[in-house]
Amino acid sequence: LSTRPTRRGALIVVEGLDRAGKSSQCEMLRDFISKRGDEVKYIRFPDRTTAIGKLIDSYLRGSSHQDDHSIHLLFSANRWEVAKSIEEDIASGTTVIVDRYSYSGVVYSAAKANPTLSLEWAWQPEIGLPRPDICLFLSISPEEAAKRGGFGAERYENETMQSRVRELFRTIFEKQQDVSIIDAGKSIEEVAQGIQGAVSDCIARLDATTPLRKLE
Ligand code: 2DT
Ligand code: MG
Repeated sequence: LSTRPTRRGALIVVEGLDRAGKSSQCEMLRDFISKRGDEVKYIRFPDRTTAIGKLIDSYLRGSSHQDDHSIHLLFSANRWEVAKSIEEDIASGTTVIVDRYSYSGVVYSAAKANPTLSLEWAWQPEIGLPRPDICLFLSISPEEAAKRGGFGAERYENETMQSRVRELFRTIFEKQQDVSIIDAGKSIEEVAQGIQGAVSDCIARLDATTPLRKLE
């Protein structure tokens, strides 16, 4: 009997502005990984189902007010409350696809231009969370986003926020390693193929001895 250690799963994050097609692409990626024969889970942040997630949901819908710093820390806490289960899944060989992560966390908060809420401040509570093996940034122009339909009714779904968020994503992803920028203005199939290529390369590089790292 072979005692080959279980190959760990990969932690894959998908980021992007609203209407970049994140959720559809995450679903397609889940099916792709599952067809390769790997165990896979698809989760998203904010996870609106937990107690903290319900506070976030109410804030996003405009039903409640929160101080900018306070809501930022709740978004981060919403990741910390599942960090351990992500690590356990990865260790047992399950690949985890995450729709939005710490990058959305810092960018949306910093986009509020609150003088005491810088990108640097916003990053601190993310330090120590599981670090993605790859982050796919679905990049879409304002023109293409507009073609895909108007803004929704939630907080942040307006032109001012979206253009600041776009700029800040650019700023942080310039410095970040392991980021694949995907042109999400192409057809759904072309985008899916680009993602699958980047993810296959990433998974091929992982072996049982490559530990899951932490954000720093
Ligand atoms: P969805 O539309 O994807 O449900 O996101 N956001 C998200 C933050 O401000 N901080 C975070 O940490 C995360 C994960 C982005 C709802 C909005 O929440 C924003 C859009
Ligand atoms: Mg949204």
